[in-house]
Amino acid sequence: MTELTVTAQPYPFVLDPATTALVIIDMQRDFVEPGGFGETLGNNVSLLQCVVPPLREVLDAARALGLTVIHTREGHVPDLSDCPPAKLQRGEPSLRIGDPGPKGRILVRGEYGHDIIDDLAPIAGELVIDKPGKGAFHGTTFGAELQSRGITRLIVTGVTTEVCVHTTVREANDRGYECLVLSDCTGSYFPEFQRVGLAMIAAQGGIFGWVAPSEALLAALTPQEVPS
Ligand code: C5J
Repeated sequence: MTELTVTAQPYPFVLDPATTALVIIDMQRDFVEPGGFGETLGNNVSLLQCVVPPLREVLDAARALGLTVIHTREGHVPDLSDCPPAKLQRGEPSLRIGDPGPKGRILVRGEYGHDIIDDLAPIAGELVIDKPGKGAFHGTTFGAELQSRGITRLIVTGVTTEVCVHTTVREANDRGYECLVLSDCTGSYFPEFQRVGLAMIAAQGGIFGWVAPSEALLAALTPQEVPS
């Protein structure tokens, strides 16, 4: 077992690459680009763009190390039978889930807007979990996939921090997974939610898990040169 130590809050996070997965939550055009679900709710989606470069760096490092990589996508089957009426009817969005938008039907599986942005597109061998809810466990095979791979620790990234990232981390924490959330690889439409959402994870001795910047993870993943 090769253990790597990441400097994190509230204290160092120790991981074994063989039992750790990089989880990338909902980096879909529907949330990150104009004309999708996020924008229909009145959000400024450009606020999520800063997540892409550091997350791409982490993804490259995880791939180089052979870490398990799991992507999730929030969305619904075309007849919306997996979308609770409460979710469909809530609020006054400019377009509702299932309505035609500039990137296809809003938050519907198989549509262009539902898919993951090009910069973070999954490659062969990476798992893609389609989820109808905010959390990655609800209504999916995520838990079974983690179990079958012997994964016990998750490095969690993606959007949005206070919604799908938080729901997934809370669900994972209750199931006994140790979660490290990367601060600059998660994003919110609300800067104050980003700050408080991350603080809530590491507070109280790590009530939901650990928080660290991507540079701390990259430093741990990259073999140190020993001076001769
Ligand atoms: C939201 C998500 N915000 N991926 N979904 O509705 O966080």
